[in-house]
Amino acid sequence: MGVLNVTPDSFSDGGRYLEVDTAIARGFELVAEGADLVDVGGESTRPGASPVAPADELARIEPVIRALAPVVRVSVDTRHAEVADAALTAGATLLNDVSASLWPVAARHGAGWVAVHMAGTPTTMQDDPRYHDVVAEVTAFLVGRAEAALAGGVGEVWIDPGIGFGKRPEHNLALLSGVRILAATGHPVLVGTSRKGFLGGLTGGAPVDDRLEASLASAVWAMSQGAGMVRVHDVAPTVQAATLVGSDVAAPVGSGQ
Ligand code: HH2
Repeated sequence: MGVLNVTPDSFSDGGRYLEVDTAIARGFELVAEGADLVDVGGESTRPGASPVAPADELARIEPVIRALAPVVRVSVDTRHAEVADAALTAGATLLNDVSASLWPVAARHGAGWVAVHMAGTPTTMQDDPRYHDVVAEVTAFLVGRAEAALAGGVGEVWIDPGIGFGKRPEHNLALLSGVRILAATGHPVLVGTSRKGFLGGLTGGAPVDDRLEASLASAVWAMSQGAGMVRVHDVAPTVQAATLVGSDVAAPVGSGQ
C-alpha cells in the first residue's frame, strides 16, 4: 500500500502533493514502483493535527481518486463518513478507517474495510496513552470491530494495530512483536510504520527523511510475522525488500549473487 497524502501538513510529505496534478502524478509513480494499492488521504492524522472540514478533505482527494481508480486499486484514508461515501462512489474500493467505526459505509458500497486501532483522536492521542496489556487490548478491540463488520455484510476486513496512534514507543514495539498474535486471529493484518516518529527515537533521532532503513526493517519484520500488507511511503525499496520474505534464503552457496 503506497501512501499518497494530499495534505499541507502530513508529518513526512505534507504539502508535496497538495496540487491535484502533482498528487495524481505521484500516484502513478507509486504504481510504477510496484504498489498494489494507493492509499489516498486528505487529512493528516499525525499527533496534534488539526481536524479538516469534510468538504475540504473531499475536495482534495476526489479528483485524485477518480484519476487513479481506473489504473490501480485505491483506498481512502478517512475518518469521516461523508468523505468515505463520496470517495467510494468516486472509485475507491477499500476504506482505510482510523476511526474503526465506518464499516456500514463500506458495507453499503460493497467495499473492503480496514479497522485501525487509535486511542482517542489525533489531536489528543499522544497525551498520555496507557494500556495494561497493549497487545491483548488492541487485539480484542480489532477482533470485535472485525466481527461486527463481517456480520454487517463487509466481505473484506483488515485489522491494523495503528502504530503511533495513541501509543508510546514501548507500545509500538510490543505491537510489532505481537504481529503474529494479530495474524493468528485469522483476519488479514495491515501494518503502517513507515517513517514514523518511534523509528526516529529508536535510531538516535534520525529525522523523518532519514528513516528508510528502519522503515524497511520494520516492514520486513511485520511481513515475516504474518502481515499481509504494509503501508509505506517508499514503495520501490519496500517491494525489493519484500522479495526476501517467504523466499528460500537457504539456496546453496554459489548459486548466484
Ligand atoms: N498511519 C497514518 C495514516 N493512516 N492508516 C493505516 N491503516 N495504518 C497506519 O499506520 C496509518 C494510516 C499516519 O501516517 P501518514 O499518512 O504518513 O501521515 P499523516 O497522518 O500525517 O498524513
